[in-house]
Amino acid sequence: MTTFDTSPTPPPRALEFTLSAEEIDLLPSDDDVAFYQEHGWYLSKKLLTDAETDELVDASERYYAGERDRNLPVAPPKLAYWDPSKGDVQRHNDYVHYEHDGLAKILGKPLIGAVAARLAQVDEIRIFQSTLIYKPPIEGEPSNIVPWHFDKHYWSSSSSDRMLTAFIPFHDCPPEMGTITMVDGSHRWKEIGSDDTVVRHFADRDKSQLDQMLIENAQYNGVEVVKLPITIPRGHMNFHHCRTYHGSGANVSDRPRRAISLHLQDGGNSYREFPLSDGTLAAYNHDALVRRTPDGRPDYADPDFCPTLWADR
Ligand SMILES: O=C(O)CCC(=O)C(=O)O
Ligand SMILES: [Fe+2]
Repeated sequence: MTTFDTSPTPPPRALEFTLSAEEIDLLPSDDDVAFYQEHGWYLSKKLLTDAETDELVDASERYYAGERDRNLPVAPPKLAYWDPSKGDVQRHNDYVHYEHDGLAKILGKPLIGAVAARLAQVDEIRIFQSTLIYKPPIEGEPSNIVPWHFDKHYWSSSSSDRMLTAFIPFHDCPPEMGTITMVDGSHRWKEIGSDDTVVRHFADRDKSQLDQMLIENAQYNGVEVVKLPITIPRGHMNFHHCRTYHGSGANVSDRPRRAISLHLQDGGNSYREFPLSDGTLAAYNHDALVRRTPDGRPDYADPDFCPTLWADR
């Protein structure tokens, strides 16, 4: 059951952004940044300790058992929010960085933001969204398949093209667990355009239509589709650009695939009006939650929902 807090205690905020000497060694090199710019993805070094990935598993189990430090104040229109009544399907739960301080503490590690800032070549990174994901180890479970999409499609009301996602498994994540799969270099493709139904989330869309969209966009760019399932060792994470096509397959292992997709925005991102062909404006769940800017727009820098993860001041 989803509950809502009309006057929640605000989440704790980080005030200082510093790295230790060991952490500085874990930043992407200039070659890594060039690789990200060319390929649209980057597999990081070991950014989380084994104690931290253990804690992610424990904290997520407490979350699934109903533990919350605060609840969202209202229900945004397209909230992903698995609860046990939904059964053994793929679980998606948004805003875990807001609702659960145990998960937020690890997601708030400045090193993650510093890596993202280097890749995106910006000096500030804020959390945009965090989605806790669980793929049950059921070979034929259709909801475990994540169809081809790129994240910017859901973020049309965001002004920035530098947004990116850290996909953070809580364990070694090999192909047989249905790890995230990158369409190499696809962030540089020109899009066929016109069809703005893509702004609907992949969970609400026909899978074969999305497969077709990938093929047609590749043809339009005169390139082959190169799909790379990323084997992610424990504690490492895979970053992808907001225009990189990606998806993932079945979990045919005997273990659940546990992960968080940590969606990140650069300091310059803000709400923009993005008209859709049906006459409405593109929206994001934040629009129902965040404070307003002085000129009346949803504030994607609201520190309660979009906390700063890294600032190079
Ligand atoms: O769960 C997956 O394999 C894909 C998650 C995803 O779409 C993302 O991290 O943006
Ligand atoms: Fe995605």
